[in-house]
Amino acid sequence: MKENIDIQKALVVGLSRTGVAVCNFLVARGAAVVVSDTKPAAELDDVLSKIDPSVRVVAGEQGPSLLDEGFDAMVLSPGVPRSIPLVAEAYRRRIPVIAEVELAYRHMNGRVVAITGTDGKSTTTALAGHLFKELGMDVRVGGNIGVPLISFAGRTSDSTVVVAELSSFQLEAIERFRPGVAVLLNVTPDHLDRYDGMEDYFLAKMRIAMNQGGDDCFIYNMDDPMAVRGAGMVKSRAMAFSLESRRADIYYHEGAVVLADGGIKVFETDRMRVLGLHNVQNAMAAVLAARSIMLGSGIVPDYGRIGEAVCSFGGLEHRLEPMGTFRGREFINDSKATTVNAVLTALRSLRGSGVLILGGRTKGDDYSRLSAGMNGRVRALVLIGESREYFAKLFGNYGPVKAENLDDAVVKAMKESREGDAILLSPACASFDMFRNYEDRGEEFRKSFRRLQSGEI
Ligand code: UMA
Repeated sequence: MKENIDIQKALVVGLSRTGVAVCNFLVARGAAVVVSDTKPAAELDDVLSKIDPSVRVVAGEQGPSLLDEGFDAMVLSPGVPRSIPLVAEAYRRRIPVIAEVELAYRHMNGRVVAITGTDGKSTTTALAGHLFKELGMDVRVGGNIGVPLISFAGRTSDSTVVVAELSSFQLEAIERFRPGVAVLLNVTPDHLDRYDGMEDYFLAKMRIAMNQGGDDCFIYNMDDPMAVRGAGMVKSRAMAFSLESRRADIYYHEGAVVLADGGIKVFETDRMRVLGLHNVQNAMAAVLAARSIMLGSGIVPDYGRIGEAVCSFGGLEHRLEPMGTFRGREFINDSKATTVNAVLTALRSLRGSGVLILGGRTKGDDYSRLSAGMNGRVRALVLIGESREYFAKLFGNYGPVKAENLDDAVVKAMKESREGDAILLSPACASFDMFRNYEDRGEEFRKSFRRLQSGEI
C-alpha cells in the first residue's frame, strides 16, 4: 500500500512548469508553501499568475538561510540538482527532500508504465499513451514529456494507466516509486555535465527498476548493450525487444513486428505513419508495455487493434517534424534532438542531403561522433548558440556559418542549400542558452520559417 506524503509547510525549489503544479497541489491540500527560484522576479512574471496567491515567492537568491524559518519538506523540480548548497543544507538539517515524481506517485492510483532511456523516450511515451487511448483505457501521459506528474494527483482511479516519461534527473531522487512496467530503451552518452561518467548516468537510469518485484515487468532493448546489462540487474520479469534477434519477446522480421509468444504478427512496419527503424523499436517497446498492463488486468490483448493503433500514431511535435517546403527546401523541426544519437538518427532519416542547424548548450557528449552521420549527408552547417565557436573548430572542414538567432539561421541555411535539400534543425544541445526549453526553440524555428515564407526575412 502506498503512503501519502503529508506536508504542512513546504519549500518548493524551482518555479517553472513543475514548481507551479507542485505549489498548487500542496496549497489544495492545505499546506503553507514558499517557493524559491534563482531567477529574478521579473523573469517569473509568466508563472506568478499561475500559482495560488497564498504561495510566498522568493526570487533571485537561493542561499541555505532560506531554511531558517523551518519547513517539514523540500520539494525539488527535476532541473534542480541535488548538489546545490540549499539542498545539502536540507539534508544536514534532516529536512526530507522529495522529488516531484515521488510526491506524485504517492498520490496517484492505478498502474504506472515508466519509460526511460537516452533517446526515443518521449516518442515511446506518446505512442504507448496513444495505444492505451485507442484501446479504450483511461490513460494519463506525463513526466519529462512536458506535463508534471503531480498534475495527475487526485485525478486517477484504480483503472487509470499513467504513462510516465522519466529522465535520469527525475529518477535520481525517487524513493519508493515502483512502476508495474518499466521500460529502458537505450543508454548512450548524455548529461555528462551532471554525472560522474557513463556508469553514474546508467545507474541513475536503472533506478527506474530499483523498487520493482517479481510481479513487475522490465522491458528492455536487446540491441543496446547497456540495456542488456540493466536487464541482468533487475528483480522483475525482463522482456526484450529487438530489431536484430529473434530470441527477443518481440522482434522485427521481414518488414513486420512479431510477438514471439504464438508467433503473432502485430503489424507491418510500412504501415506506420512515423518513419525509421528507431520508431519500430519504440513501437515494439510500447506494444510490450500495453500487453503487460492488459494481461496484468486480466484483459486478453487484441493484437489486431494494437497493431492498428501503432500504425495510426502520427508522431510528436519538434521530433523530426516536417514543417513544409520553401523554394524546394524541406524544413524539418527536430528541436527535441538534444543528444548526438538523436541527431545521428535524424541524419539517417534524411532522403538526400541537407543543411544542419546545430548548437546550443553542450552537455558533455563526444560531439565528434556526429562526423560519421554528417559525412555525405550534410552539405553545410549553420551554428547557433553559445557553442558556435566550439562547433566551428570541431567541424571546420564544413566551413560552418555562424548565426545570431533562428531568423538569421534560416536565411543563412537558404543561402547554403540547393533545391531538393532538407533544412534540419537538430541541435544536439540543450536550448537553455537561448530559449526557455526545446519546445520554445522549435516554436521559434516554426515562426522563422513562416517569416521566411511570407518574405518578412
Ligand atoms: N532552478 C533553481 N535552482 C537551481 C536550478 C534551477 O531555482 O539550482 C530553477 C530555474 O531557474 C527554473 C526552474 O528551476 O525556473 C526549472 O525547473 P525545471 O528545469 O525542473 O523545469 P520544468 O519546466 O519544471 O521542467 C521539468 C523538466 N526539466 C528538466 O528536467 C530540465 C522537463 O523536462 C519536464 O518536461 C517538466 O519538468 C515536466 O515534468 C525537460 C528537459 O529538458 C523537457 N528534460 C531533460 C531532457 O529531456 O534531456 C532531462
